[in-house]
Amino acid sequence: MTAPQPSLSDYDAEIAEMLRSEDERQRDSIRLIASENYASRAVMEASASTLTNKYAEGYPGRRYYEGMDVIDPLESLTIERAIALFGAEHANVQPYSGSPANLAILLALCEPGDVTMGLSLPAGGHLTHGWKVSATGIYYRSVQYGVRRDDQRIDMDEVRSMALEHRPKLIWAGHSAYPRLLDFEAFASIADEVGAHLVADIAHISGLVAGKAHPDPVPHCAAVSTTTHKTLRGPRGGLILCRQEHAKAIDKAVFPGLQGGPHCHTTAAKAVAFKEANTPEFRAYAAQIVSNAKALADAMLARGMSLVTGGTENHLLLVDLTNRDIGGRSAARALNRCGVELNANSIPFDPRKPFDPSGIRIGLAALTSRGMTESSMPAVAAFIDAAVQEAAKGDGAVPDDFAAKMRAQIKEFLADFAAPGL
Ligand code: DSN
Repeated sequence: MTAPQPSLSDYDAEIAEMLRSEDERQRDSIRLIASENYASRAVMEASASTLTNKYAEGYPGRRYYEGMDVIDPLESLTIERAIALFGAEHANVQPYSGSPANLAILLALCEPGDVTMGLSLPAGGHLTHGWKVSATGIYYRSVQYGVRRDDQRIDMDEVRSMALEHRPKLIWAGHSAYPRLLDFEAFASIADEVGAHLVADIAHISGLVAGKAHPDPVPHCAAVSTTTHKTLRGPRGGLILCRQEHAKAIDKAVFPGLQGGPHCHTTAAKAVAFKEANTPEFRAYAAQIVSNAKALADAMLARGMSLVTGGTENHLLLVDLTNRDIGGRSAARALNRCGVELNANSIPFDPRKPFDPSGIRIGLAALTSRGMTESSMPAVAAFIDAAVQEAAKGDGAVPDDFAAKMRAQIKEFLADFAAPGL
């Protein structure tokens, strides 16, 4: 039997309609989820290509299947582009996403039971940096550093004293909700002092690193992991960069250690994204993300909103809603109803539970990809503030007419900013 030939809309109207609705939702919402973006049309085309049909276990020139005429040069080119973009000695472009990339690094550089150190989840770290419910916290002995109570920043003195006490084999420098720059040089000096591998997880900031809007971890780290879809604006996927001395171990850990066949359509889309990121336009975009985040921070502060660390130096803000009489979950739900998409997030030393924390997280990559600049940030802050105030009045609920009116205003506000890829 041949596979069905009709187009998606002819063959499966239900799914086609869902995809159409999602396009519309992405076009008409203020998208502020700090890990999301709009991939370009070219990235989307590569991602939706016939390469999805191909298996390719192994690496270029050393595969377990035939038919590699295109796949081998394609993967080699993707690796070359990643190396050129980040100035790394070696790149593995096969990780399915950030979590498998981090597991592969642990598999390559540590033995089960070794001590690792990472920023704790409640302080803005990521699950895979050793949080207790993650495989990285179950199979490795994880100790976690936090942030200072007074200024909510990573305390490098604490990192050093914990490293001297616990002698980790690997130290993670990375986060998914920390609005400040990471001092990779200081992390490297601590890692050197205790004989640990320093690994940077730059999933959130890799677009800023590639665009030279954030200090570069590559010269300081044994390995660097990232997703390719956040500020980097590529397809959903992962990437590991490492020093040549770890190249064999990293490649072996990704395949056959952890994964089977790479997703070749995603590899092609990563190649396109790396090409896009190695341009002056991308560097301008990266700088603009940071300027937009700072402008939004100023506008939020001017409206009496409280920000973790008092502001931002990267693409994200963490808003502390404890002075607003509403939890992060209710605020996020109310905002979503009004056309502003973001997520509830724990804040450092959060008195509330992780599923209903005190904060909301805001990222500026997607709006920046739509061409928005600082001058639009007061309007974005006004939408957020109005919806949060309305929700706080209504115990988390916003009236239908309020939500509908704001959605219409947001649609009009966004009409001047074309959404890439849609
Ligand atoms: N889920 C991603 C984020 O939102 O930060 C991290 O994996």
